[in-house]
Amino acid sequence: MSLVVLPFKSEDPTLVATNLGVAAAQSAVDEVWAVAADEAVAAPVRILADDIAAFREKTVRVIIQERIGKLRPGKGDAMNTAISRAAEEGWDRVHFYDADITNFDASWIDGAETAADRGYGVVRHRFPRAATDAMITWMITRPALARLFPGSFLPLLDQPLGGEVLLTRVAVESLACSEMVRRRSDWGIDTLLTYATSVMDIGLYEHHVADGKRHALYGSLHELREMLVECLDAARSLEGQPGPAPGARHGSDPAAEAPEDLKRIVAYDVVGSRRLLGMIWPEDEVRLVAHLPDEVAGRLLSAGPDRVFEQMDAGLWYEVHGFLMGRFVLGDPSWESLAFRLWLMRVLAYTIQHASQGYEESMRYLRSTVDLYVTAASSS
Ligand SMILES: Nc1nc2c(ncn2[C@@H]2O[C@H](COP(=O)(O)OP(=O)(O)O)[C@@H](O)[C@H]2O)c(=O)[nH]1
Ligand SMILES: [Mg+2]
Repeated sequence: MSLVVLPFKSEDPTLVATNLGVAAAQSAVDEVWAVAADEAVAAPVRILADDIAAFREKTVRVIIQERIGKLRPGKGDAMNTAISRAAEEGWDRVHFYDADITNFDASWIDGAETAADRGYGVVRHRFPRAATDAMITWMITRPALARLFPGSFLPLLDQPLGGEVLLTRVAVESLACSEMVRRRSDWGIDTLLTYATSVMDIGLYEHHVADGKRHALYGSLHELREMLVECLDAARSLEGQPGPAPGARHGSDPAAEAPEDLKRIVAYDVVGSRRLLGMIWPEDEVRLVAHLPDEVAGRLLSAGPDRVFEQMDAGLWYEVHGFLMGRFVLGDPSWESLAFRLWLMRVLAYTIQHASQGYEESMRYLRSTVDLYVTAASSS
């Protein structure tokens, strides 16, 4: 018995309904739920969902997310609402997909079901992304997993922030009882789900979606600010937690050639984002940067952020990332502003120096930075 869940907030109702319809059309799928942020966004989708339910003769429910967690009420509350209800109802398999995917089709569901049939307790979808997309994954989450769990498969996961996963019953039941997962009501939920399912030792498979995940991209990087600080805080919260058991079962489809059009996509507005760097360091941020080793602080503060940002290479970022992992405070305006500015410097430095070198070269470079961080963490 398989259930498909789509959390949604401000997506076009017809896109959400299209994806509900795709899920309901699959013979492997018994029921489909859309988890809405609130009643206002639920209403237009509910009308369309009722038509799909009648046409497919399946239950298609639009439910409103409950307040479960302790942080900003966001996607985490939506996913935890579904996890908790699915655990109560005893579903064997629960698929999650973002509602804004424009190339959602049977292959996602079949790929995950096939891996679950082979005995994997969790299936994560992996997919190629544009060279300038996934900048929180590459610059925050994978470096954090490298630092915290260097000998394990965690830093090697392709999409640790991906919302496209299949959970089998044992995983759903365990997550429904996990306080650290339930409190994470914000964008940090994906990090917590990735971590928590990786240490269950129930087998984890990465299914490759060759066409990539097509979904809404961004304007300026400012649009990612909230996600950035919440994902950074979620990564920090894993400090001191045990990693996956040695030899834990992890399988993956091999990566395949990325589609040509995806290789050419510029995922964010570089010129607009560059303007966000600022010409001078705000006083409150200077006070925080002063806690970095003198040599690192000196390099950063030697000129305005818009002039020193190109120095933010993989090596300098390792220092800065470690500093943020150690001291960042979610909800503190100075820390949030500083973390965003430092990450912006890193993303722009990478974009200008590496992402312009071609797709394959950019991917090789990004993977090499994760390897570097794993090596650095292993030897410290
Ligand atoms: N129910 C619910 N869904 C949300 C919330 N925030 C985001 N989502 C959904 O989570 C999914 C991922 O969000 P998106 O903005 O596409 O993130 P991105 O793909 O990482 O840039 C989408 O389907 C959103 O509609 C929320 O607060 N509540
Ligand atoms: Mg999206």
